[in-house]
Amino acid sequence: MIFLVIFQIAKASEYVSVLRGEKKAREQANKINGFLMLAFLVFGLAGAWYCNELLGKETLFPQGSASIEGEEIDNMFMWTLLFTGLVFLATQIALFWFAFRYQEKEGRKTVFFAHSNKLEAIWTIIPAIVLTVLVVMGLRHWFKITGDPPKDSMVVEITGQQFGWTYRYPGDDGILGKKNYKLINGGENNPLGQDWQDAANYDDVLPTNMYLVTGKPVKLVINSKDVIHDVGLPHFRLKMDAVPGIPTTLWFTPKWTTEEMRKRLNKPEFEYEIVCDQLCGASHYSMRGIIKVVTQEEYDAELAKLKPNYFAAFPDKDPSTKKEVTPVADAPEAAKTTVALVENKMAVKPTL
Ligand SMILES: [Cu+2]
Repeated sequence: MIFLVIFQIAKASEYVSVLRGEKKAREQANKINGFLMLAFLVFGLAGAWYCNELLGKETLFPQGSASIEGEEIDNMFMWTLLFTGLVFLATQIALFWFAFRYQEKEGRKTVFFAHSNKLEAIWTIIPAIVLTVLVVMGLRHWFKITGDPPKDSMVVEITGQQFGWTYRYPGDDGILGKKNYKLINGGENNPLGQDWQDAANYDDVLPTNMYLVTGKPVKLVINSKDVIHDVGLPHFRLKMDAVPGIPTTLWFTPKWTTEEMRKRLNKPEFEYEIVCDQLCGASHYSMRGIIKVVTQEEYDAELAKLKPNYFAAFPDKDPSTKKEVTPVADAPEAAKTTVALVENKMAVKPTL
């Protein structure tokens, strides 16, 4: 309909110009177009401002970064917005103002201006300097958050798969046990392929939600079991791809507990989210993880409730379900035997 209307108006004005004489019609059209250019400038800029006023508060930006490292990201975002905003304003105003101001007029002649080395140098060197500053700021921050975390940091492993996240904590020894993708077996309670030959695996726990401690740096070790996912942490202003076969890392320091954030935002339901930031398949949208940021005491209490995944894989080794407690030193041998039994269920015979 709109196309038809425009088409008809164009046709009608064509006939009008034939009737009135072409020169006069063009002069009038120029005038109208000149004012329309000015109107477009004013309404366009006002619209951009209005959108920002209306929707800016709906973004996560006004909440502030929930991680110390994310403040730097917000900072860089503002600098980028400042530079690009200035260029946007200057170019838009120049574009539409010139179209209005220098419209065709009787007796006005255009200046022939083909080249200026000075101008070329200015608009090459200034953007080059500004972009270099922005890129160097970004690179420095990138090397920081993907580099070594502070000494007092904790480590959490996060593994993506279609469609969900699995978290692993290293337990008291602070070491994440070895894994092998060939050992992945959800049915036998080994969703990550933990190698039961490695004693560092015996105390590793796999909680449903990620628990972090406020003020304590955390290093995420990020994996994927199938396609490329991405650990997106919008409240903390960070994200990192989860690539199969190539562990990636990222560290940050949460600033406020979930409880504090709920009070700050006046949203009793608030949770810190992990979103998958790579389109990874049909149920990509459902890859939502929850991070509970708590105090150290709450964290200790919460982790104490969890049983190592080793006991889920070998319930008979669980001291709480067994009267006879297996000595820890025997555990590696015991694990081996159980694996062998599971694998050769049919072959086991009382040969001795
Ligand atoms: Cu995903």
